[in-house]
Order: sequence, then C-alpha cells, then structure tokens
Amino acid sequence: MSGNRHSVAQNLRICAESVNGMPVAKSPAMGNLISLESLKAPVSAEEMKMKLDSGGCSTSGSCGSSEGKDQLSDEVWEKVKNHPCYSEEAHHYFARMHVAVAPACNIQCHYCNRKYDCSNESRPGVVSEKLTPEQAVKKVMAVASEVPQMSVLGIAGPGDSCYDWRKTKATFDLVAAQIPDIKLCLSTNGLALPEHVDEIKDMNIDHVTMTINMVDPQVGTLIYPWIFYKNKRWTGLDASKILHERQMLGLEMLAERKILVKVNSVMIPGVNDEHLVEVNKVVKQKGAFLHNIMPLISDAAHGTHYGLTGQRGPRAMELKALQDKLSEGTKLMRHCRQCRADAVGLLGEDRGQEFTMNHVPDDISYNPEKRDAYQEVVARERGEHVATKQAVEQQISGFGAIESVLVAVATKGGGRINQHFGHAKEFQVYEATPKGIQFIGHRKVEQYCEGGFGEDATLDGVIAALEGVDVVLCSKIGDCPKDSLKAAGIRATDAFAHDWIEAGIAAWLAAEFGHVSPAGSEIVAQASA
Ligand code: CLF
Ligand code: SF4
Repeated sequence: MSGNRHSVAQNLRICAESVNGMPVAKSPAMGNLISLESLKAPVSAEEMKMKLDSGGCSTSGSCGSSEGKDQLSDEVWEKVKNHPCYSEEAHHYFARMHVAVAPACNIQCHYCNRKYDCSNESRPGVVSEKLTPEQAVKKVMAVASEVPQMSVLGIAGPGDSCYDWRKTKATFDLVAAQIPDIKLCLSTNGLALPEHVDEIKDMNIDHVTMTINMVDPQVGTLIYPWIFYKNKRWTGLDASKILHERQMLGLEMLAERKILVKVNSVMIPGVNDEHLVEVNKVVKQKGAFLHNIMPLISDAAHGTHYGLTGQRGPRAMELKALQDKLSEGTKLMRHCRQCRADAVGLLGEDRGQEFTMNHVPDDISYNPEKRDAYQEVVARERGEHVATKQAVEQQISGFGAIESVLVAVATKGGGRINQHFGHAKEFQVYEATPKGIQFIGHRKVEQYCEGGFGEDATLDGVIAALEGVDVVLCSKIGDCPKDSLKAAGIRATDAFAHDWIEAGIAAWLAAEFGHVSPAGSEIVAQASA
C-alpha cells in the first residue's frame, strides 16, 4: 500500500492543508453557531455567559428534547442524559473523571497485571496516581471547577471498587457532600458486589458497571486462574462458579432496585468471543441496561498471562461483526474508550496529567460557575443536534440504493466535524444505511501530523486502522494524506467542516450517490449547491 504513495525520500510530509474541490456545506445552524469547543478552553464563566447570550439555537422549540428520550422512561432518561458512557449522545458533550482510590482486588484475570490498573475498566499498561479519599475529593473539586463538561465521577479501580469498599464509599460520601449534582458511578468485577448493593442504593449511585466475561464457568476457567472469597483462595472451576453466581446475584439485586447496570465484556478471540452472544442474552434477561464489548488489549510488554502467551485481541472488524450479531439483545454501548483509572475529560481525551495532585491546591473549594454555564449552552446545542438528526433520518430513509457505508469522522466533540485529519488521535465511525446513521465505534490512531509534518509510516498506521471505512470526514486535510487514503480505497473530504456529523454524512452520501431526495431537502440542497 505504501509503495503506491511516496518514495522513502518523501516520507516526511508538510501537512499542507488544502480545501478540496467539493463545495462547503453549511448546516442551517452555522449562522449562529455557539462553539462548544471554545467553551472547553480555559475561559472564565463570564466569557461563557457572553457567548451564550450572543447566540442561540435556531430551533429553540426542540431544545431539551433528545435522541433516546422517546425510547426511555423519564426516570431512566434523567439518569442517563448527562452520562457520557450510558448515552452515546451525551458523550459528545459530557465528561467523566475517575479517581484511583481502590487498589485492592479479589480476583485474577488473565488480561491483568497488578502492576497496572484494572483492565476491566481501563487500558492495561498505564498506572494511576493512587489517592486517599481526602485527596480524591480535592481533585474532584479542582476538575469540576475547571472542566465544564464534567458530569460523572467514576471509581474504576485501579483494583476493584467493591472489594476496596471502605475507600470507595468514603470518597463518594465526601464528594456527594461537596458537589451533590455529580453523578456517582462505579465499576466492579462483581464478586463482592452483593454485599454492598443496599449501601449503593442508599448512596444514590445510579450507575454500576460489572465486568461479565462468561455465563458458563467452563469458559471462566480460561479467563480466571483464581479468586479470593470468604478468606480463601479458590481456583479452577470452583472459582469460576462462585464468580458467576455472585455476578448474577449482584445483577439481579441492582436491577430490582432500578440501578442501571452496564455489563462490560472483554472480547477474547477463541476464548469467549462466540460465547458473548449467550452472555448478551442472559444479562438482558436479568435486567442489564447496556452491554459494552471491549476488545482485549494484549501485549507481551504488559506482562499479563495473555500477553505472554500470545493471546491476540480482536481486530476492529471482528469486534464490529460481533456487535452486529448482538443488535437484537441488550442495548450495546459502542463508544467506550477503555479509559484509565484516573481519566479526566471527554471520552477519548485524556486530561489526567493536568490534574495530578501536584497541580491541586491544598485549600481548593468548588466553583460551579463554568459547569452551570456550559450546561445551559449544551441544552441549546443538543436540541438543535437532535432536530438535525431527525431531519437526516428522514432523508436517509429515501436513500434506498445505499446498503451500508462506513464513515470515519475527525471530531473534537460537540457532535460536529471539527478536527483536522492530521490532528486526530481517534476517528469516530458511523454506519449509514437506509435505516439511518448510527455511531458504531471508534478507531484509535497515532496522530499523523505533529508540528506541521506528517510521517508516512504514521499514515500507514492510520490507514490500517481505518480498515473497512469508505470515507473520512474532517475539518481539514492536505492533498498528500488524501491521495494516500484514495490509493487505499478510502475517500476523504473537508467539505463538511463544522457541520453536525449526521448532516455532513447525509450531505456526502447525497453528493456521492447523486441521490435526488424529496423536494425541500435542505441536506441534499447543501451538498449540490
Ligand atoms: Fe467511568 Fe465506567 Fe462509570 Fe464511565 S468509564 S466507571 S461507566 S464513568 Fe466509560 Fe471508560 Fe468505557 Fe468505562 S469509556 S472504560 S465504559
Ligand atoms: Fe485486574 Fe481488574 Fe481483573 Fe482485578 S478485576 S484482576 S484489577 S482486571
């Protein structure tokens, strides 16, 4: 593939950014767009309010409505609408932070090395700064004062939050007393969960993630070498049976109490990949709200059993094939970023290093101004985004000739096509079919353009990561990467820069397939203008 593109002598490229020949489409919203990106930068609350007052959404009638609201009860919607992991739509706008207060764990997973964080809810190979509950609450106040998108505090290790319960509970109690509107969220392997379900309910924790990799203990023996339960170490089938029973009990208890449960499953090719179809069915029966299939990350350098024995993780298209198979079962989460146990920011962005304890003043207090102003702006933007998506949905239903098109989008968040191709560290992937445009996942890449230059080798990696993708939409792309993508059979355009993602995709489809839409179609009109 690379032979088609550049000679070795040419492999350091200037990232010249040219607008391609296609017409630039503007969404109806562009005229008075409030940039959420601008609000994410470190600005004062006054500046935010000025921005808010100087613009607004053009579809105020639909403000407050949102995709998903219609399919969920009001009670559930209230719980998920600002949670970036439980609502795909919310993940464009809201951020989570994790505090690494719970280092102890009561099981061993073959994909985990205790030197690193719990890889059930964070990627292996990185280690978090471990905090006491008192340090953690200071850090939460610092982040909540500075990061306006912050809506959820999660405890995801670095060990197991329920096994290390004393620290988990102390942290949540301290935070709830200081910042009551932050949602509390925890992640667990489930073994110690049943002992704490009543306290979880009393503490107003609405979201619990449990990692369930099997519902057949025989499969479990390939994943868990041992567990520690009732002061005893259990191995083999006994260990997996106990873990399975405790997980099912915990799931039922949470569902009975209307606590939303997200099940995470690590997809391990040849071990539990096919079995996850059964897992999906069983957790649905028992009341799970979401199922998140996470690809195994396996590398000998991480020193895990799987890493050292050469167990591979799934390829992006294998993950997609499994997710597609599960589309009738428990609702799937497809936007997980396998974040760190001390992650801070929007999913996919990592601001953790800005908030290590040496950056947090001792006498910190919480200032809600930025979060309040941001939430007001988001309410407006969201209404407009939802209205656009609904319009696009109607448009797409007329595109009968299109079976399935995979579109990779470079975005910095806010639901818009707003990132340069060369600056992307991940692409969000959407699938367009006559049924609509659906977010189906993301592809992590190494940033191609650093300091104005791009390496061919890096571009090769980006192209490989975009396997199966038909077109890339971004806010800018140079001719060199565009030509290289084209040689690999992937189109790329910056013609829909700053449009809503779904509107840009629909406009590209209309332009590409020469579709004649019903009269009055704004999207098709934009594309052919
Ligand atoms: Fe954290 Fe997990 Fe809560 Fe989210 S993460 S404890 S539910 S607030 Fe989210 Fe990160 Fe994926 Fe987890 S993207 S790894 S699913
Ligand atoms: Fe590691 Fe998490 Fe498994 Fe414990 S539950 S062994 S910390 S991956």
